[in-house]
Amino acid sequence: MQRYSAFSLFRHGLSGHGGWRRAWRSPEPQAGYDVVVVGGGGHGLGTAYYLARRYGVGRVAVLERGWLGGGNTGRNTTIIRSNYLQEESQGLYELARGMWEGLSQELNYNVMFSPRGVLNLCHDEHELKGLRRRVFANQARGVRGEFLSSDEVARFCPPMRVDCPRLPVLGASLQRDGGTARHDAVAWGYARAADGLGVDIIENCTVEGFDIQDGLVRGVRTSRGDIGAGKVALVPAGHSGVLAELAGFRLPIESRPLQALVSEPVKPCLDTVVMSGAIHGYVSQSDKGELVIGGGVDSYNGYSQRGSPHILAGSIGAVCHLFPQFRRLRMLRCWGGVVDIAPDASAILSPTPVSGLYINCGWGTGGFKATPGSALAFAHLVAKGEPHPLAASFMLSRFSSGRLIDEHSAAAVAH
Ligand code: FAD
Ligand code: PYC
Repeated sequence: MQRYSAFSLFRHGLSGHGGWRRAWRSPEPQAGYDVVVVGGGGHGLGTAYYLARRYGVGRVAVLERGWLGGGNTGRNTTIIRSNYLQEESQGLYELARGMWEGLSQELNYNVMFSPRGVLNLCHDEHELKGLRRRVFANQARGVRGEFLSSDEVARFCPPMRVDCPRLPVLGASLQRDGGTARHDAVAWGYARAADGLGVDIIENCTVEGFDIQDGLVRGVRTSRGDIGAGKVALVPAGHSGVLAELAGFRLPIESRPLQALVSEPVKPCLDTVVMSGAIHGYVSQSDKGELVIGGGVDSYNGYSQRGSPHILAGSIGAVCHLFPQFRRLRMLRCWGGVVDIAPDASAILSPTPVSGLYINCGWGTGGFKATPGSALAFAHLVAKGEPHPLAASFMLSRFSSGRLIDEHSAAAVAH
C-alpha cells in the first residue's frame, strides 16, 4: 500500500500529483476464496480488513452490488457514541468508540473522528428519569457520561433554546468522548487497507443465490458468475432479509427507510451533536458547514432509498424549535437509507442455520458508530467459528432463549 504522509504529499506535489496509485484495485473475481464477505459497507470492508490483518485469513473477497459505501455507510449522519443502557451493548459500542480514536493511524487514512460531545435531551420528567438511569448505568461500567441540568445545557450549547414553552429542555445526558467521523472515509480507508493486504474488492457484483450442499455453504452465485467459498460472511444491512431468504432461512428483521438532510453550508455555529428522541430530531454541523439533520424511521417496511415527506417535515420542525435561528436556512438535499431493525433494537452477529454462513445485521438506525468494533468482532466469529467475548450475547439464539438486549430507549431515533 502506498503510504500517505505529509512528506508523500509534498513529494507528489512536486510532480503535479500525477503519481498517486489508485486507492484499491478492481480485480476480476477468482474461482474461489477462503472467505467471501457480502456487502461493501463499512462493516463488510472492516470485516475483510480484520480477517486479513488480525486473523491471518489468506484469500478474502468483498462482493458489493453497487459502489463501496453506497449503502447506509455513505448515507448516515455519522454520530458516534457508546451510551447504551445494557451491559452487553456498552461493551461492544465502547470497544468501537475506543477504536475510533486510533483508526486514522491504523488505516493510514484520515477518517476525521471528531469527539465533539453528544447531547441527548429530555423534555419531560419521565424521560429525565430514564436518561439519568442510563447515565448511572454508563458510569457504573466505565462509559463516560454525565447528566446536565437545563442551565448547564444552555451553557454547554449556547445557540440552543432550552426554555421553549412547548418543549422545555429539562436536562440532557452528555457523552464528551462521542462525536462524529467522515462516513465515506471509513469505507474508503478500510477498502484501501484491506486491498493492501491482498483482499479482492469486487464492485458491481450482486449475490443472487448460494451454493449449499448438505447444509454447508460452498459458494455464492453472483451477477458476475459463481464464486466458491470456504465460508461466507453476510453484511448486507437493509437487505439482510433478502439474502437470508436466498439461503433458505428467515431473520427477525424489519427493513425500513430512514432519512436525513443537509442545509446550505454556513459558518461554524454548532460545535456539538444535539439529539432529541422525544421530538424526533437531531442536528450537528459538518466540517463543510452544512447542518446535518435527521429524524425517525418511516412507519412502514420498504426498500426505497427515500422516505415519507411528513417525517422530514417533523424533524425540521423539531430542530427549528430548539434552534429558531436555523429557520432561515435553505435545505440543500435529502436522502434515505434502508435500515435493518431487530425487535430488541440490537445487532445480530451470528452463525446461521447453514454451516459456514454467518450474518452481521440488525444495526438499524445506529450502526455507523459500531463499525470498527462490529467488524473486528465479526471477523473473530468468522475466523474462529466462536463469538468474540464482547459479542457473545448478540447471536440469533437470543430470539429463542428470550435473552433479548432491549435498547429501544437508547436508540437515537424513535422506532
Ligand atoms: P451498508 O453500508 O448499508 O452496507 C451493506 C452493503 O451491502 C451495501 O453497500 C449494499 O449495496 C450491499 N448489498 C446488499 N445486498 C447485496 C447483494 N445481494 N450482493 C452484494 N452486495 C449487497 N448510525 C450511527 O451510528 N450514527 C448515525 O448518526 C446514523 N445515522 C443514520 C442516518 C441515516 C439516514 C441512515 C440511513 C442510517 C444511519 N445510521 C447511523 C445507521 C448506519 O448507517 C448503519 O447502521 C451502518 O452504516 C450499517 O453499515 P453496514 O456496512 O452494515 O451497511
Ligand atoms: O444511533 O446515535 C445514533 C444515531 C444518530 C442518528 C441516527 N442514529
